[in-house]
Amino acid sequence: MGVVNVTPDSFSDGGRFDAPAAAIAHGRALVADGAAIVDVGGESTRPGADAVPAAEEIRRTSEVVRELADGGAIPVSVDTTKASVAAAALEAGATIVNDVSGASADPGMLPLVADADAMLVVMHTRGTPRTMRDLAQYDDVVREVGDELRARLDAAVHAGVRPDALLADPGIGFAKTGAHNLALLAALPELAERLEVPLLVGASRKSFLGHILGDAGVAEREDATLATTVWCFTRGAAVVRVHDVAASARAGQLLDAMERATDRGMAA
Ligand code: PMM
Repeated sequence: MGVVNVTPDSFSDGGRFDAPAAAIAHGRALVADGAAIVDVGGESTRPGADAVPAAEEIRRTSEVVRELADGGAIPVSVDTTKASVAAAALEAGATIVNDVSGASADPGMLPLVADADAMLVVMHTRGTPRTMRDLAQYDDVVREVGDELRARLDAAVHAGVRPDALLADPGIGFAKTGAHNLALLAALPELAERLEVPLLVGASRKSFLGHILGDAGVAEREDATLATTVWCFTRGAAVVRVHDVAASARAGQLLDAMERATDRGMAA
């Protein structure tokens, strides 16, 4: 999943693609680089970010979604917590809603996704981007994130979302410390087994990578991001959400080849 942030203030690429034309060109480049999904977002989720009114978020995302979806040429997801923004994007051709609130922020989200028969990424977080830092407190982060994701997945199914239209995401960097992020990445196989839906992981360029590398800036976090891609793909994640798709797509191709060779070796 390639990231297309149409925002002036995202932490890693804010402002670079905030004009629709630039965002559309960037989305197309991500597809050429091997993205299987492009994720279009019009509101920054960085810690402390201000909320964006729905009308502005729709203005930022709808045209970009319409152009990239191009009648179904590529699956497009919309990164939003607002049902009205998701509705506009689905109408414009998106087929996936990526909700960083786990579809808990807007009571209209689950009925909308169910009615539209869309796919839904249920991400784990607590609070809002303004409050989440203070809520990064767990006794057992893997168990609690698993419990809270399970509850949101069950709510989605209860609202009529098809179980096979769901993906779960541990929400790296959302109401998590660096240690929590690492514990969740270490426990991906356990989460995948417990939740029984495909896992999506978004670790790309996040600050915990910079901290591990000794305060590396965003531009220096690409190698670490690639390491997380390989880690995630070999430990049960189905999708990684990344900014630099080319490197992750190449890593995925190599892992597929090695997996096939391993299968052949076991069959021999
Ligand atoms: N991270 C960001 C935004 N949206 N969606 C999902 N499903 N998972 C994530 O980890 C995630 C997300 C924040 O990162 P960005 O500012 O680079 O988009």
